[in-house]
Amino acid sequence: MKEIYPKPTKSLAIAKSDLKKWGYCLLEDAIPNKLNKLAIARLVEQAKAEKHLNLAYEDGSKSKKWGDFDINDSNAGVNQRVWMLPNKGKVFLDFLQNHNYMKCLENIVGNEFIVSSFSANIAKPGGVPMELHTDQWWMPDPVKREIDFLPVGSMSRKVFDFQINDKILSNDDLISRPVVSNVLIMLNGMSKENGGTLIVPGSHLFGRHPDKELDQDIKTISAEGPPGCAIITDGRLWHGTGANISNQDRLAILITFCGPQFRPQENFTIGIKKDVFPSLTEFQKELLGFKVWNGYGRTGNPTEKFIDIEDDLIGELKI
Ligand SMILES: O=C(O)CCC(=O)C(=O)O
Repeated sequence: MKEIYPKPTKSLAIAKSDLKKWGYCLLEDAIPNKLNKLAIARLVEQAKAEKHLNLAYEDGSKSKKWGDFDINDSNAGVNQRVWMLPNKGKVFLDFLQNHNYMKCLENIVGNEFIVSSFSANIAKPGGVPMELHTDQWWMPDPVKREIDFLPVGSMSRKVFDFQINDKILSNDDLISRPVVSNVLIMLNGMSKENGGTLIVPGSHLFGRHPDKELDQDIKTISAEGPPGCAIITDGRLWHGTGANISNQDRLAILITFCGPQFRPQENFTIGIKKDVFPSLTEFQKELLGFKVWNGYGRTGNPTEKFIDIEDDLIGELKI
């Protein structure tokens, strides 16, 4: 029987049910149309300037795939990433409001969450497909009592639990919960031709991460949708950028959210520029990690609610 995978929808109820069943949904009008248009203009301008000034970070080529952080050359790719968007225009901060996409997050990451990274991925003609991955490879898997587990600090992008100890794979009853949700907003629409994100529907329940050797023949679908449509994922979903075989750039914003107890990919608390910080709303400060969570993330007194980049910290004292 042919499976019916998620289609773009404006219904939050359908989106939430797709997210549960397939590990992703395609939510139309995830942000207001006007914001989408303004973001395209600002992103194109910023990306062009970063490239011109030799500041661009590029991946998605055969010689430089995502995750090849040991290759010094930032320009060895085809696709262009634009990082730390909160610093790169008010229009991007305006994504961090209670837009439609936010309403799907609570089912995955709960009532409180923070932004792990906020970037753009411009998939350009000629880019190669990104390797399939989950966005929570660092999440320790549940283990059976008698198993020698991989200590958490020994994990890396190349070594996770199941690879060193395949007994964990046979632990079918227990899988890790989602602790991340990625929101990929298709600024100018996504199709199979322009590198629509490759997805393995239902893989959020496989209970492991994809493996290059084991999963070479796995079937993927390409996410497709109109401008302003978002792919909202369960962090365990197997996915990656597709190859853009069209003649136009594919513009996508990626906002990755995680539980407040995890380390974000981008360190907004020291990375937010001093002139941007005063414009943040309380909600944006919370999302960017400035809110103290149960005493975690503080800079001093554990009862403080928010930290500030200008906090006057107690240093060495004597009386
Ligand atoms: O750009 C895409 O389609 C997906 C990107 C992605 O999976 C990632 O950056 O982790």
